[in-house]
Amino acid sequence: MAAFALEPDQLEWCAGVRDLAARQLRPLAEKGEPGRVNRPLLAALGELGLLARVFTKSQRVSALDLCLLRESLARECTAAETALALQGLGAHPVVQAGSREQRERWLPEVAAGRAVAAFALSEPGAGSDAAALALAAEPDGPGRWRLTGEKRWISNAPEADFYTVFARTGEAAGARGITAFLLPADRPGLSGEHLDMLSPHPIGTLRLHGVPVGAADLLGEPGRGFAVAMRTLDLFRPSVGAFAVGMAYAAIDAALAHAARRTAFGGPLRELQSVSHQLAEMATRTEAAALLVRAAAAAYDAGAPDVAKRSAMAKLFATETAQYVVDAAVQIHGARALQAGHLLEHLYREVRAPRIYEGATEVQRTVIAKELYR
Ligand code: COS
Repeated sequence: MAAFALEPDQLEWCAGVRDLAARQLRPLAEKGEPGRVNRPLLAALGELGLLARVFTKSQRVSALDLCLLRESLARECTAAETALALQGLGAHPVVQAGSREQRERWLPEVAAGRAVAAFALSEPGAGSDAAALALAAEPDGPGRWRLTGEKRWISNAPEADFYTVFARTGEAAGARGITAFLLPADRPGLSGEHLDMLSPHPIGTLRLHGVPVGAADLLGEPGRGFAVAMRTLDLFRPSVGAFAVGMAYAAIDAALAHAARRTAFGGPLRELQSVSHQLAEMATRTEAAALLVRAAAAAYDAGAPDVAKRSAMAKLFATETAQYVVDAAVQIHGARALQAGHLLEHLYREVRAPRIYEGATEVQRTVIAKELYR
C-alpha cells in the first residue's frame, strides 16, 4: 500500500464488496430475526468467498484485507459486517494457536459460514480487567479439566457451534493462570441465554457446570491463554475501527444527500455555513480515522513491534470519531433521523457498542500509555 492511499485494485475490490453487500447481503440481513444468528447470511458470506479472505490457509491473516472488508461491508450493511467480524474474532484463536486437528476440523466450516464461532472472554465480574476472569478449569485427571462458571456479553452465544473460552487453570495468579480452550457447543453442562441490547445483536450468556475438556481442546499451552486473547485483539481492534469508519462514511453519505435535497431559510441546507462546516469537519475526522486504521493494519501485516499501541490508537480514535459523525448526521437530518427504521436511527444505536467492546476507549488509553512508558 502506498503511504496514504489505497492501490487501484484495492479500491476496486472495496467497490465490489459494497456492491455485493447492497445487492445480495442486505436482503438476507433484512430477513433475519433481530438478536439471533442469521445462518443464511453467514452462508452467503461463505459462498461469496468473503469469509475465506479472513481465514486463509496461512496462520497470518491480513489485517489490511480484514479492515477494508469490514469498512466496505459496514457502509452498506452492518448486520453482514458484524456476522463476518464475529466469525473472525471467535475463530482467530484457533487460527493462531489451534492444533492441526482443530484447524482442519473447524476452520473450513467457519470459512464456509456453516459453523458459527464465538470468542468467550468477558464475565460478569471481568470486563475491562480481563485478567481477573474467574471461570474455573478444575483438574479432573491428567490432561483433563472441568469448566465451571459464567461468561457474559458473548457475541453469537448461546447459538454458536463452538466457543474459544478463556478459563483459569491456576498455574499462577492473574494473566499467567489463564488457559484457552476450544469448546464445541455440544459438550454436556453447557447452556446459555440471549441478552437484549440497545442494538439487537446475537449476544448472550454462557453457563458452564462441570463442562469436560481435555488436552485435545487446548488452544496453545496451559497458562498461556491471556496472550492468545490479547494477540487476537491486536488484530481485531483496528478492524473494529474499520467498522466504525464504514458507519461514519455511511452517515456522511446520508447527510450530504439530505443537505443537498432539503431546503430551509430559502435554499438547500448545505448552503448554510453551520451545515457545510459541520460536513467538512465530519469528513476530515473520518479521513483521519481511516488513515489511522489502515496504518495500524499495515503495521500488523508488516509485523511491526508497536502493533498493540497502534491497534489501540486506531480503535480508540475511529470509534470515538464515528460516534461524533453519526450524531452530527442525525442533527443535520433533524427529527426524521430519529424515526424507527431510518438509517441514522439504526446507526445511532449501532455506533455505541464499539466504544465499549474489544476493550473500552479507556482500556485503549491504558494500552497506549503503557507502551509510551516502556
Ligand atoms: N500480545 C501478547 N501478549 C500480551 C499482549 C499482547 N498484545 N498484551 C499483554 N500481553 C501479555 C503480557 O506480556 C503479560 O505477560 P507476562 O506476564 O508474561 O509478561 C500478560 O499478557 C499480562 O499483561 P498486562 O500486565 O499488560 O495485563 P493487564 O492485566 O494489566 O491487562 C489490559 C491489560 C487492560 C490491556 C487487558 O486486560 C485488556 O485488554 N482488557 C480489555 C479486555 C477486552 O478487550 N475485553 C473485550 C473482550 S472481546 S468483546
